[in-house]
Amino acid sequence: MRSLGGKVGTAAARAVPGAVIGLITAAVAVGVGEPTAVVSGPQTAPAVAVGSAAIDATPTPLKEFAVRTFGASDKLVLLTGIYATLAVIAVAAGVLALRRLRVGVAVVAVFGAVGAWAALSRPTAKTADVLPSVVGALAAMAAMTLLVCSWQGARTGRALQQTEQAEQAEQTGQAEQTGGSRLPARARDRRGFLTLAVGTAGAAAAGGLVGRAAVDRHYNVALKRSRVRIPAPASRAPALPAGVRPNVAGLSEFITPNAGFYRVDTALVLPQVDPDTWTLRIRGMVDRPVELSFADLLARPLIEHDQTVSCVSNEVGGPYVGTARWIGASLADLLREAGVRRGADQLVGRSIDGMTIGTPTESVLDGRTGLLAVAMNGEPLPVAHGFPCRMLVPGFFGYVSATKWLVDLELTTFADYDPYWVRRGWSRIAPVKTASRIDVPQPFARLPAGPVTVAGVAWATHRGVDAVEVRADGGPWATARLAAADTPDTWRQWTAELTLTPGLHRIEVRATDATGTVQPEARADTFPDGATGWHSVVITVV
Ligand SMILES: Nc1nc2c(c(=O)[nH]1)N[C@H]1C(S)=C(S)[C@@H](COP(=O)(O)O)O[C@H]1N2
Ligand SMILES: [Mo]
Repeated sequence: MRSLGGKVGTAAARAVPGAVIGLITAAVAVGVGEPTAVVSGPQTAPAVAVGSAAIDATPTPLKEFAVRTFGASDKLVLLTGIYATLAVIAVAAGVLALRRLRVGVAVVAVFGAVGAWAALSRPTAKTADVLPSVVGALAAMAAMTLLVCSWQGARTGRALQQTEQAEQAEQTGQAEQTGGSRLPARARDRRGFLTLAVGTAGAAAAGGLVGRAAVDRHYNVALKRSRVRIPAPASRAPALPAGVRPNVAGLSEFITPNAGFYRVDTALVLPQVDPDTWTLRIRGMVDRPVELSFADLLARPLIEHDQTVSCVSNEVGGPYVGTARWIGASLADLLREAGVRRGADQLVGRSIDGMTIGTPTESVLDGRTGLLAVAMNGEPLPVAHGFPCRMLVPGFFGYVSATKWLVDLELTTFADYDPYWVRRGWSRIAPVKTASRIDVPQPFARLPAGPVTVAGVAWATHRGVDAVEVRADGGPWATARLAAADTPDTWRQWTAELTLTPGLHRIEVRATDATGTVQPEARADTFPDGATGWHSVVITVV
């Protein structure tokens, strides 16, 4: 019994200091690893590298679940999960280290290796990208060794004192008094450990915070972006027609403000692309490969064009759609100058972070306004939306047409190359599906009896919307009033009045595009080429 109690006692006695040592070790890894990212870029910080590798490795259904469940906070949730996992494993490693230092240190080394491997697995990795993980892990291994030795020193000191005290007590019979006079030595050992622990934790926290700020400042292109002047476009978009937006409270703006424009990408930290060193290559199956600087791009005749952009992951009625007034150079003109070779049926855009997006060459060259966009709603592209340059081709979902942070255009074939999302099972070619959304009334609204105003948006990008219909409770369809059309590349707003009796009602909407195709009722998942089905809203009339 006594020995068992002793064992349990030792285990418990190890748990708290072990956990503390483990957590401080992890803090050192992060606190040293983060500032080291100043040499290799924010995307190489250990947690970011591991998170990015996790995003690429996540099976599509899980990723769809994450996007559906966490929406725009999916990246925050992922990073929080990574730090939480790190903390749990760190606690275990610390407890192990108190039992056997070498095992604890080995766990830290494995962690460093995982971070380094993740950094190297990135499509645009350089050897230096392992530095934050390697340097962080080495510092953490040293910190763990020091902390464990210090703790064991304190323990040994204490054990020694106890033996001495016991001996002396035996000799003098005055244990209490002798113990009292020994207290300073014992306290010194413990204080030594505490000082080391608090000091290391503080240094790690300070290093992490200062380092993070330094990395953010060093890699921030906000200042350069603020100095970019977009020349006046050679071809201006006409002013928006009067009445593109019916005056209904709660209806989306016709032009989505940049701050409210949806953002969908795999970038855990936003790529910071320096416009002064940016170039765009056009290569592959072309007669004359081209390389353009940002100044070259701005010197081309610029086109202003309104376009709605939408995401294949948008659920029926969802928020991943927006309209902006873009400015950019003609993509088709540049491709013609490069001389597209026969058979090059796929145009692959590459971003600085290695994302690849493939678009049918034929569509880019068929007369539509595809852009190498540099401005969005009167300002240089926001960093989150692809600064300094992104591709836009009206008619296709973003994942097959809208490469942000674009640095490379390759003419190739669909047979030869599968871009990022195609490798994950999504369709090679994905035209935007005809869709409509009820913005007003909001779900579960309680409204007074009488005519109920229904309003929303509908889009069939590049085909254009010809009709929108609404109905209540599965009754006859009523034609909605279409607001003025901007271009076929933008969404169209609409309103309708329904007279409803008191009680619960379900309002549905469907659109018809300019080819006469009616939005289908059948529900389809977003995977592999976009959701279908009618959006509906349930309200109560009182
Ligand atoms: N470099 C890069 N470009 C990208 C993506 C990405 O993950 N990385 N996502 C694409 C997808 S899926 C969509 S829907 C659009 C979204 O553009 P937005 O974030 O400006 O709204 O960008 C596209 N371009
Ligand atoms: Mo998307």
